[in-house]
Amino acid sequence: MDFKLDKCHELQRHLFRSFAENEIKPIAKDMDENEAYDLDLLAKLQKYGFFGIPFPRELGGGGSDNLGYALAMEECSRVDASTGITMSVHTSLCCQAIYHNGTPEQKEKYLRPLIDGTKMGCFGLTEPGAGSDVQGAQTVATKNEDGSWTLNGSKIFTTNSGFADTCTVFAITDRSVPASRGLTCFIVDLKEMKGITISDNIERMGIRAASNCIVTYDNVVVPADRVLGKVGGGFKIAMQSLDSGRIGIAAQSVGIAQGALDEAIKYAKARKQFGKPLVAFQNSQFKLAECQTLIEAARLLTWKAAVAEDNGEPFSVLAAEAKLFASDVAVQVTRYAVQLMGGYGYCREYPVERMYRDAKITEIYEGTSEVMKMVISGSMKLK
Ligand code: COS
Repeated sequence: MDFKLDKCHELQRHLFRSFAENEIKPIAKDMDENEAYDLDLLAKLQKYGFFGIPFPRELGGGGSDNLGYALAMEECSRVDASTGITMSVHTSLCCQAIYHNGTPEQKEKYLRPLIDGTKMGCFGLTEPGAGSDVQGAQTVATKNEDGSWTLNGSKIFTTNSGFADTCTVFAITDRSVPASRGLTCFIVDLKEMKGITISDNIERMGIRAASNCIVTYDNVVVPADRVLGKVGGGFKIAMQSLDSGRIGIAAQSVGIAQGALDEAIKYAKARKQFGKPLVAFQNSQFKLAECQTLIEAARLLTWKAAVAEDNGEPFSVLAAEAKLFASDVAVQVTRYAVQLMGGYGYCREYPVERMYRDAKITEIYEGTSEVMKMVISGSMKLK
């Protein structure tokens, strides 16, 4: 057992950090204020391969693995959580689903442009009336005589949908069986297919730079060759994609927490009260020590889940444990960073204010903390 990164992953981490520091950090505050992702930054992320990290080079990917991807998620989210979720939804929820379930033709046609940085992906699962309860989905796809499908329904909180090209959309294709066997995944062209309406960005508390809209499908005709995996196999594709995605969100949480801790330490060294810097008070030292320990524990859980996925081992429960713990750490550490910095921490001028708002969503999206507990307790043979 070796808890250290090898040289190759250390190098990747270094490259991700310098990109994040030089290209993302300087504009993170403005993107949050504007509630819009900077499209020049998006183009740079595409150009430098941030959207294909864990996929094979033969398909246009970066040739790294899920551990390398977790490092990128941590380093980008350390300065801007909106970049983290943009990468996560594209990579885990859209690309991983096609990579693991697509035919060779689908991979060539739809996956290659997504991972070589030509196109952006998103994931249409959550609906206004079906969040944690995926089987409550109401979006339907009806088969036509020529084998194509007609898609009707509405998906909410579709990250990246404001600029994405390709979406993995889940719809009920058979109401006579439970949705776990009656849901099908389709590869949809958001910009090309007729009948798709994309709302304005939904106003949110945090990750405000990320694109997040309601996508409505009104009699959208989807060709037969756009079915991903088997007809009726959509629930499992959604669950597997989310299992993988949760490792990314755990890494994002670690990044947010680390970013807030770094900012808190910098401030506590410079800020004097009662005649000495804040770091000279034992109360600050002990709280900062607790934060560092929590972050390191969250990071190790995240790496453990990523390595299990890379080794082809079961990782669903590990991913849930990592996300449950790391998202709680992100909320705790950012809350403390604001508290340590007092009135300044509460001001928009300092990034911890944004980080505190951003942290909360990690306990909600890609599976709430309660859903993580369902997954973990379900594996414990308690009944
Ligand atoms: N991987 C593969 N298969 C899975 C799976 C997984 N991680 N989890 C469940 N399944 C399978 C089960 O084995 C079962 O298969 P069979 O019908 O062949 O027995 C089937 O799927 C149904 O499983 P289950 O009964 O556990 O499904 P539930 O409807 O009770 O849902 C939860 C379980 C709540 C865990 C699931 O719906 C979930 O993860 N919800 C959260 C969704 C989410 O994260 N949304 C955020 C989206 S971000 S936009």
